[in-house]
Amino acid sequence: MASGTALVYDDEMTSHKLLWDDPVCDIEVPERLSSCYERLKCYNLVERCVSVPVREGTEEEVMLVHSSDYLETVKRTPKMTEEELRKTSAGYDAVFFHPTTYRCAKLAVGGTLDMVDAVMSGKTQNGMALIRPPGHHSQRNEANGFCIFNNVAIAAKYAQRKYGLQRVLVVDWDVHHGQGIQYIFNEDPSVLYFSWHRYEHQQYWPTLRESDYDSVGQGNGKGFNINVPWNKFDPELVLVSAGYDSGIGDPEGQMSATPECFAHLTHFLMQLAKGKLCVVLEGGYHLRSLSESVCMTLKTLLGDPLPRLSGEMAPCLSALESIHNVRAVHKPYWKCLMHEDIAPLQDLSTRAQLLTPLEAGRPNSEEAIKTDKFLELHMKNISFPRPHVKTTVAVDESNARLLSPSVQIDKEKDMKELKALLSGLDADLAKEGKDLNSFLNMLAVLDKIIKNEVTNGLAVSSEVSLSSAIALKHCHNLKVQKVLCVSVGDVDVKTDLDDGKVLLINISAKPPKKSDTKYNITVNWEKGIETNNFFSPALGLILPVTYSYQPDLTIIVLGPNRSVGQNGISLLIRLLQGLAQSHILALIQETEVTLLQDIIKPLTSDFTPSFGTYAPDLKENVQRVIELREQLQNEWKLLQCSGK
Ligand code: Q9C
Ligand code: ZN
Repeated sequence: MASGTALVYDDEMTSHKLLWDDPVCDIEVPERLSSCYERLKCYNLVERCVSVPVREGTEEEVMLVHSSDYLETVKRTPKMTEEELRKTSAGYDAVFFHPTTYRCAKLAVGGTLDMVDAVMSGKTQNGMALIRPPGHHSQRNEANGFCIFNNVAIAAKYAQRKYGLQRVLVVDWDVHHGQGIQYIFNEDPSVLYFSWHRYEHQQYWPTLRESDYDSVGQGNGKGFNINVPWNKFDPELVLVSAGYDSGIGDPEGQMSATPECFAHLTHFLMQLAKGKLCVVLEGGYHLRSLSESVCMTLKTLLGDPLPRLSGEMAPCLSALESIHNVRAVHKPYWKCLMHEDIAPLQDLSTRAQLLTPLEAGRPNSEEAIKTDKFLELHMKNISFPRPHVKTTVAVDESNARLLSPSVQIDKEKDMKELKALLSGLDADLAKEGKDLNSFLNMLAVLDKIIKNEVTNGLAVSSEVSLSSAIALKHCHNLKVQKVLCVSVGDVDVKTDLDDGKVLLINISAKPPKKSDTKYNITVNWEKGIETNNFFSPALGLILPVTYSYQPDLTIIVLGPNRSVGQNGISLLIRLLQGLAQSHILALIQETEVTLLQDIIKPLTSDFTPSFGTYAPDLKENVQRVIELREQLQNEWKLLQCSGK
């Protein structure tokens, strides 16, 4: 199994720089690269990666995407005088050439391709390329927006050629639209290009009509293609055009994404393509913000626990409108949208045509220093569980050594504690002479998680419902503020804790006994024919609700008569690791121990997810999820993103 993270970096790419005054280009500085690398070293992340040396991309590789005319133009620049360089640069929008630009641009291409090789050959699981100049704005015949060669587009073509891939996903989280990538693959259904970008109704650079939501691709690229239908897209490789210019303090993007946001974006994408994920640097112009965000990305690629997201978990109206429009316009091409009742909100024809482009604010040193200070404090407040000890397991004597560290039980003291907990729950089990060991084991695991000695843990229990109730009570006693308890199957967790301290979500084949409340939700889910069909409730319901809730600890309970299969369960476990700083206690009913490996693997992240293609759910299931979403939308605002 592939493991490890490739890191591409070379000082030489800092030689490309702006030689004259140009207020548009002066933010793309060599320090963008060096400061990232310095920060990575501070967090001891460099030594944890497999370092991949850069090489020059060949002319043939460059011409996978660019014309030979354009290549010839770039090739002439190293010999030019400054005057000629200025002239050549002025022929493009927001571009500068330096005598070393050609060399650096070739290194950026070659470094990116070497990372793709590391990931595709299985030498590493994933990778990150810290390179410049960036790539996503450059086009077949032109440089644009600080970009010379389109590193990511070349990587996609290269991976397809060399490894015979049919489907590559490119996710572009740079604040700008990577129009270069869009143009290159516009009619090509084998590369799915996903970009989110600042647009401002076409006032934000690159101020293109075709950056709007209604550009869905052309010809075969539109999706209804019999050879490679877009509505069954299961990528084999994910490339990220990773710009960090939506980061807090960025003078160009003027947005406010904190570094943790990038950890979560990375985490979501790691669930695709068997974990084959290549992250390639694009923009990002506030040095501290950029470097912290790059570190967050790399930490996540390395499998570290995720930091919590802060801020109000409610989308603004304008964001909802955009998401809605995108879903509406893509409904014809994607099966996962087919049951949704959506139509575009806005009539495009009535939109203003003549708008003046927004001027990006120029770096204001006062503001930039303020962000520096904010980030310094902010990063100190993000506490990370120690990554070297991750999972602990308490099963029974024979399984106790499955994973270290095993739990130590101080029988007498712990039994006292357990009895106190049980009496509060008026469960008089001791009298019936039941074996209380499994509860003791569970408490020992839970203690280790709460004390942050391990990130997560697992315990087997003869009665998971009662175990969960004990766990919740124990959390309350130890002042854990908010606990998320997601159970699958016949599990009935009784708790008298106040609303808000616990969020219970039960996924059950049986209809709920009582109606749902904000903090007690039943997802009535019947077992389907397909095993891959847990995507929509996981992504469209459970994730938005739990991200809105922001728990301090997550308990996952697996009871009897589950209607969710192995794949669904590991998807759930992996997605929920984005919450509660990845603190998870998994409880399994004794009868379900065959699931043990399927749970341990995602918990230890020694695991490459593989879900296959999306399969449409039973209509009744989908309908119930939609209803539940509508019902809970006012309580859990993030649900508004996945439906009206
Ligand atoms: N008023 C990348 O982030 N800004 N390129 C032009 C004109 C150009 C961004 C502003 C921004 C280029 C890779
Ligand atoms: Zn950008």
